Parts: sequence; structure tokens; C-alpha cells
Amino acid sequence: MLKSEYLQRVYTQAVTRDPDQREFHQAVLEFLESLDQIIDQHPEYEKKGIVETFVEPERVITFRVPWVDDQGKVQVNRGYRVQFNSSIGPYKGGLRFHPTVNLSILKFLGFEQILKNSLTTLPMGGAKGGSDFDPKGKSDEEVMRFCQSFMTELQRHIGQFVDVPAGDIGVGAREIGYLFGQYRRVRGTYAAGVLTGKGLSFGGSLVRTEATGYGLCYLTQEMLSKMKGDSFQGKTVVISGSGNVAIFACQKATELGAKVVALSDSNGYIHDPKGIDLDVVKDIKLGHRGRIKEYADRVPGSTYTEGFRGIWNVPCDIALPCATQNEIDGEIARTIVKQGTIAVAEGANMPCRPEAIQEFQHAGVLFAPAKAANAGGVATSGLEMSQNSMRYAWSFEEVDRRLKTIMTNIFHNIYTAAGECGKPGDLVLGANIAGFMKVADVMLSQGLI
Ligand code: NDP
Ligand code: 2IT
Repeated sequence: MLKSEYLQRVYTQAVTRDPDQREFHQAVLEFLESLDQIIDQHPEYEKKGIVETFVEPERVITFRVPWVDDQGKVQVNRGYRVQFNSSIGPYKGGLRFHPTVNLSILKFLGFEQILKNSLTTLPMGGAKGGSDFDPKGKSDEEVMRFCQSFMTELQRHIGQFVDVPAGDIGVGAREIGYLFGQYRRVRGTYAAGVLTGKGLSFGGSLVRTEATGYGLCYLTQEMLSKMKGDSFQGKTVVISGSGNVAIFACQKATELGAKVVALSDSNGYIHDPKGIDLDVVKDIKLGHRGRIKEYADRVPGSTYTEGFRGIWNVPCDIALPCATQNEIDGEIARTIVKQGTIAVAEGANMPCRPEAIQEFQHAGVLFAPAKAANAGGVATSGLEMSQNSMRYAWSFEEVDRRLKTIMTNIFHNIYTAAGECGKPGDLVLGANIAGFMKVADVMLSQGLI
């Protein structure tokens, strides 16, 4: 129950309107619980109807995506774009292709994206989209035909000043290439800034591929330093997932002196007590889209265990969940705490359930929430848009330097906000409040209707 009657009313309305959207309710409630702590100081939010407006997407688009498989059979998927908030910039956020995709998941992701994008300090609104299409096991030609059909409809709703999609689960460089090709053909215009995460030879930015994982480690390093006088040096790290975010988090954590000992995919996890050999992982995952199980067949001394949640039984100093939402519940969190873990930072979006976050915070484990910790991906997307506008490309070092500065500033911004709210160290509170206040002020100054 929220203290504020106003916020409780907003929450009840969101739940009543869409009773089946559990992930969306979860994201909204976590945000409202933070806002509950400062709402008394801001009567203008209720007076002007800011919060009920904030939790309702500006626009939700759903569409049919028909495509022909390699057997010549017509398949039909569903496509979505949730354009949540465009107060501080064009809608911005990834596309997820995964069989579990539905409106609840995309609304939670779009909602989080508003706050995350606000924290980057770059001018980007919040959105998310995708499809229940499963790229796993599909040929390149099938993925291409799907992407072309998806973009044939999506193109009428996006644009470099309107809405700029990028990748997320199941959408990487290959998919962005096909999507961009179709946008260019259908629109007859070379508008590089309409998508981010593009290939380097057609407007992509250096570091975008690495950005989420690198950014996660930069923010975690700053948190360890400021809040514990510590660092990655000599630490044991467990990272869930083995996709884009996990791989480059593993790379940067290792560069910063840590030993990463476990990675997973949706089937199971590998444990390599000597430290993960990332070249082998890249060869499996980026080379031929294989399963993480292969690692144990190739690297002596490592083991594979079925079931992806078991990864959290591997003891570590630092836990970086980088797979998907709600992978860590209260029970897993208690296991992590018991093992003496000192920090948890979310690379995935909402990988920790609310009970898990409570466990970490009560036990004094440093906790960095996704909307701050994984903001490096979209921040570098913002830098890609800047470069596209300038028709110029920065060097790797230049983009990396800017990314590091952005992540360090995000940490300090949310740390300060938590302190100002009277809860020093509560970075969940700090991220929600710092992210929201900027957007709310703009909504107030632009007028809602
Ligand atoms: P990828 O598709 O590259 O990798 C996803 C990884 O997570 C794979 O190892 C996958 O295993 C695993 N995974 C996916 N779904 C599930 C599931 N339901 N249960 C268990 N494991 C699962 O995606 P990314 O690395 O890009 O994304 C990972 C997370 O990071 C997501 O939460 C995403 O929203 C978030 N994120 C991504 C950003 C980006 O720039 N890409 C930016 C910020 C956040 P399998 O191969 O078996 O499916
Ligand atoms: O969740 C995310 O922040 C992303 N998938 C990246 C979005 C983007 O527009 O780069």
C-alpha cells in the first residue's frame, strides 16, 4: 500500500485498466514506491495530473507481421511499438524479438526507458518495441524476410526526429542491418539517424556493441569506489546470460582485474573456476550462434549444469545479472547474500524481483538498478545519433571516454538524489527520482494537453 492516496489511486487505475500486465505493474509500483517518499513536497504533480499521465503510454502500435519461411509457408507474428513519452526528445528504445514478447513486457521496458534515457542527460524520450518472433533456429533468409515485413509497417511510425529504435534481446547487428535496408528502400531516403546499433560502415558508432556491458562495469566500478573504497581488482564475478550485454560486461570486468567464473543461457550455465576464456565464448555465441554448453566441451576444467537459475549458487563477490527480467527472486537473493556478495548491478532490465532488491538492501549489499546501470547502451545510441547528425564519426577512444563520463555522472547523480531524499545509498530511489523529476518538470513546462 502506498502512503499517498493520489499515488495509490494512480496505481489502482493502471492495474484495473490492464489487469494482465504483471511486468508493467511491477515496474510502475517500484517507481511509485520511490515517488511516495517525496510526493508531499510536490503537490503540483497531483494538481496537474502528472503521475497518471506519466504511467500511460502516449501511443501503442500493434501490427501484423506476415512472412514466408524457407518451406514457402506463410507465418504470422505480431509486431509492437510502445511510444511511451516524448517530452525530452524523440522516442528512443530497443526492439526485442523473443517468443515471450507481449504488451506487458514492452510497456514495462518502455516505462523504464523513459527514466533511463532521462538519466543519460541526452535528449531522448522513452519507447520499446518488438515481436513474438523467435530468431533462434531461423535461417538468415528467414530473419531477413521477417525484418523486412516488420519494417514495412514500422517505418510509417518512426523517423530520426520521431522515434529511433535499436536492438535488445534477439536484435543485434544482423537484424538492424536488415531493418535499416528496408527502411531505406521503402522511404527512398538515407536517414542514418532512424536506427542505432548500425554497422560501422553505414553510420554505426564505435563502442555501441560493447557499450551496455562496458557501461555497466564503469558504473559498478564507481559505486564500489565511492561507497566501499573498493574496485573490481581481484574480485570474483558471476554474470548471467551470454548475449551482447553479458559478453562485454565479462570483457570489461576482466580488463578491470576481476575473474569472471560463470555465464549462462536460457538452458543452463557454465562454471570455469580459472576464469572464463572469452575468446571461446565469442566463437560460440558470435561466431555460430551456438549454445553455452559447448564451452564445457571445449575448455578443460569447466563444467556445464542444466537450468539457468542455478548460476546463482556459484559464489561471487560481484553479481551482474545480464539475461532477462525477473531471474532473481527472494530465495536466490538470499543465497547470493549468504555467499558474501558485496555488490549487485543490473545489466538486464528488471532482472531482480522486488523481494530480491529488498534482501540486498537490507543486507547492505550495494545495489545498482538497471535504469542507471545499463544506461550505457542507450547513451551510446544517443552518441550515435549525434555523430549521424554531424555526418562524422568519433574514434573508439573518444566514444569510450564519453561513455565513461556519462556512467560516472549517472552514478553521482543518483547517489546525490538518494542522499537528498534522506536515504543515502538507496540507488533505486535515487534513480527513480532523478530520472523522473527532469521529465516531470518538462511535462509541466510544456503543458500536458
Ligand atoms: P541477447 O539476445 O544478446 O542475449 C540475451 C541473453 O539472455 C542470452 O544469453 C539468452 O539466452 C538469455 N535469455 C534471454 N531470455 C531469457 C529467458 N527468458 N530466460 C533465460 N535466459 C534468457 O540480448 P542482450 O544481451 O542485448 O540483452 C540482455 C538484457 O540486457 C535484456 O534484459 C535487455 O533488455 C538488456 N539490455 C540490453 C541492451 C542492449 O544494448 N542490447 C541495453 C540495456 C539493457 P538464450 O540464447 O538461451 O535465449
Ligand atoms: O534497454 C535498453 O536500454 C536497450 N535495449 C538499448 C536501447 C537503445 O535505444 O539503444
